[in-house]
Amino acid sequence: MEQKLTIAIQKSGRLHDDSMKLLKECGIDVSNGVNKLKAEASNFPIEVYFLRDDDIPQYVEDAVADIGIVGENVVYEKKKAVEVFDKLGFGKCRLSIAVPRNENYESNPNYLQGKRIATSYPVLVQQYLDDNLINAEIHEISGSVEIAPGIGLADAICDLVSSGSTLFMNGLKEVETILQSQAVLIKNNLLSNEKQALLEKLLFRIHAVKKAKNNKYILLNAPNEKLQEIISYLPGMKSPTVLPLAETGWSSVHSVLNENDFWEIIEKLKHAGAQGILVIPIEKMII
Ligand code: PRT
Ligand code: ZN
Repeated sequence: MEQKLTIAIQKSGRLHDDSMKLLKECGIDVSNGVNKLKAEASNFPIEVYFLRDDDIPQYVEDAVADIGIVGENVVYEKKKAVEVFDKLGFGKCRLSIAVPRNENYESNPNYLQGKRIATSYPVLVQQYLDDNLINAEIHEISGSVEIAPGIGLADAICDLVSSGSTLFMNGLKEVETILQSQAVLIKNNLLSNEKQALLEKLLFRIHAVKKAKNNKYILLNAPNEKLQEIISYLPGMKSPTVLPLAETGWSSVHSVLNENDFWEIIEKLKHAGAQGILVIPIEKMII
């Protein structure tokens, strides 16, 4: 029987849509599983399990699922024996300590000495306190952590933050970040060779998708006398493509630019006389 790779993703919640989108961009067709426990892909030997994010590390440790997509915050809190092997670039947030806005914190974690901290991340918070030689009382609560100081349950909280508006609306300020987190791929430690080979195939696709997201295709028109200078700014995959335009003395230049130095290079190109610059998203990039 043909082996299938099994992947656990969040059933519903903040990581569900991006996880499904990633599979789709990898050319894997899975019917959406909001009301299902599992679904099979029609065109890749993979089966998707839809689970609560908190349970995913355990399922992967136990090899019920071979791999999983989950936030680093969950992986490190659960301390399961799984391997984190790829960062996926979505679900970004930070696990931070926050205190009431009017407190005088003075950028010193010693403020927390002897205080009560409410959190859903007792393991990570305890680790942070130990690293900073702080004795504090951890109150583990499973949701609405941000209301704990307001109702007198805690002096501080430690929770996930993305825009910061939840803290703001609850009269709190962020004072320490203890973990930067994003969605990652985790895998079971003992995959069979056959499953490992399927995983390599999936990873090849994931990397092509991720690379494409960080790069843009660029087309521009350049006066021939400026070609050398313009080309010197453009890396390209090997080197830029140069084609003559119908109008003599002009060429069309095609290349690929990385998102990081994108604007800086565009400025140089314009300055060097490039015209009609078009920038186009890339769907997949295979090098
Ligand atoms: O049902 P299930 O257990 O699967 O889901 P869940 O409710 O436990 O998790 P969910 O869907 O809320 O989050 C899944 C994952 O998304 C988390 O484990 C993080 O890795 C990631 N993530 C990214 C976030 C946030 N950003 C985030 N902002 N998870 C939670 N939040 C919450 C935070 O707890 C706080 O309540 O959003 C609020 C803060 O947001 P801002 O924008 O106001 O700062
Ligand atoms: Zn959860």
